[in-house]
Amino acid sequence: RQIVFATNNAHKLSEARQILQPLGIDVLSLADINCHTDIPETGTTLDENARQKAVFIKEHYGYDCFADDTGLEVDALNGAPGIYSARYAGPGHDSQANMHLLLKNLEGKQNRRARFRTVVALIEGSKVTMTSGECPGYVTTEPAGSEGFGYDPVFRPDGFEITFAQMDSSQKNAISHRGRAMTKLAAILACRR
Ligand code: ITT
Repeated sequence: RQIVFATNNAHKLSEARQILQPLGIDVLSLADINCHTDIPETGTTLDENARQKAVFIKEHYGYDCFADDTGLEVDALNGAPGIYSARYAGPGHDSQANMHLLLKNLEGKQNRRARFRTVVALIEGSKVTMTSGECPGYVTTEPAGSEGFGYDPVFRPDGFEITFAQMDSSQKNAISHRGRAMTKLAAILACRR
């Protein structure tokens, strides 16, 4: 079956495809449905934002779809950047700036405990189904690795001595927040056939 992934993030798309395509789920991008707009994201939780993005695409383009909202929650920063992960350093700043601001705000802090959390909203017809995935770990003191995207160079998942950016995408997918959420999504979609 085919399903649209309501994201403008090409890295998210390729991670999702790596899990879903081998299971026979064809993941279409927004470009594939000729959508080139920014999707509004004004919620106060990952749940709200994921739902809002999926509903927007369903309402404006008519496609069944799913959306992913992801945040990095850092204990010593009371859960920041959280839902603001994409715009932590302010509008117009890229993910390099976000990552460096995070390292700066954690300078000298002993507690570097953090977790990535992904919430996925699936919309089929008028029915919304939510699923999620988490990956606990630590924020490192300096970036390492060149794979992945976003905060990957400074996030070391529990049980590993390397960052997400030092893993290949299949290794990251096997343990990551998004990998876990997409695996659950695949199980839900498999039940529909
Ligand atoms: P869409 O809303 O279009 O899906 P986005 O990049 O704006 O794309 P989010 O609103 O979920 O996505 O923002 C989350 C930000 O957190 C994202 O921009 C990345 O910088 C970062 N991020 C998300 N997933 C990540 C991952 O697996 N590894 C590292 N950083 C990640």
